[in-house]
Amino acid sequence: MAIDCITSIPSMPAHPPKVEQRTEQKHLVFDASVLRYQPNIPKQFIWPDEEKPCPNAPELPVPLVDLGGFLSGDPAAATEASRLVGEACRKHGFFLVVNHGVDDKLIAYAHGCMDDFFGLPLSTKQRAQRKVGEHCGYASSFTGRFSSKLPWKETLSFRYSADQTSSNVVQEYLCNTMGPDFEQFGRVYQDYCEAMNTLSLGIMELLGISLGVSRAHFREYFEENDSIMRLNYYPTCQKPDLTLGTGPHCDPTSLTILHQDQVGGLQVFVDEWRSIIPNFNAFVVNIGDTFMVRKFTV
Ligand SMILES: O=C(O)CCC(=O)C(=O)O
Repeated sequence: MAIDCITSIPSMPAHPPKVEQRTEQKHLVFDASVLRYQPNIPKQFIWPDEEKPCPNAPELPVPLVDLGGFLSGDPAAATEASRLVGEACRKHGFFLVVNHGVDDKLIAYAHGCMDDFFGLPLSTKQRAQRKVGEHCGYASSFTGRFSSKLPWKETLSFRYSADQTSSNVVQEYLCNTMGPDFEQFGRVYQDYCEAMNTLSLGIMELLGISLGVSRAHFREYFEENDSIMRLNYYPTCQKPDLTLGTGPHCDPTSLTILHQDQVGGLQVFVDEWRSIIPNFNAFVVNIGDTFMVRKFTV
């Protein structure tokens, strides 16, 4: 499963720093500290008209699943939560969870650490540079891989393992790649991943109940899961109507759990593009390709 986290588009400072013209170099570099002030968007980031962002997408009706009763062991609440989850999964696969048991402070720290990380100079972030073919590390757009329809975003991805023998894998990875100053940063995401692991196993129970297999069925199957945690950061863009932060895609995962910031922008294609309005108290959950059964007609 992938666990995504996104953060806000910070406001512009009064005096933008001098713009260094790096974007038209032979090897395009996505340096957000430069590009965020640039009125001329490099053509590689401009999406074709038919794929341009749809700013006023109608809201997608998604159930707000209250996990409070279920997590405290109330069987009636578990039945109701699993009914809502099952209904959402049959329709489009998206639902929100509230009273999910994840500490608000931890969520706020995770967003704060993200702002701090992506505010660092490019060369510092590149200590964790993601290499071609690897899943983990820092990536600034996909400039090394593609030459058109590039996303206006930076990401930091790392692996989490629920296996007992990998109990500190997130913190170790972040300290080893970024340096010892990142110990606290690593601790925050180690804790966050553990909280997401607990939440995801609870959701697996609800999926088990809703599909009529035992409550423990998917929980046990995913108990020693390997997951990818991804921080998605969308820098300010002077021409947001020309660019996309993340292009249209399907999640290849079993489950994705996303915490949005308050800016918005997440859209799901259900007959047309529909938006999911940010809610700080909620996680957006969707089942991915490996949990979906598709109907094929011949
Ligand atoms: O950042 C978002 O709102 C969604 C990102 C996403 O869909 C992904 O990383 O797979």
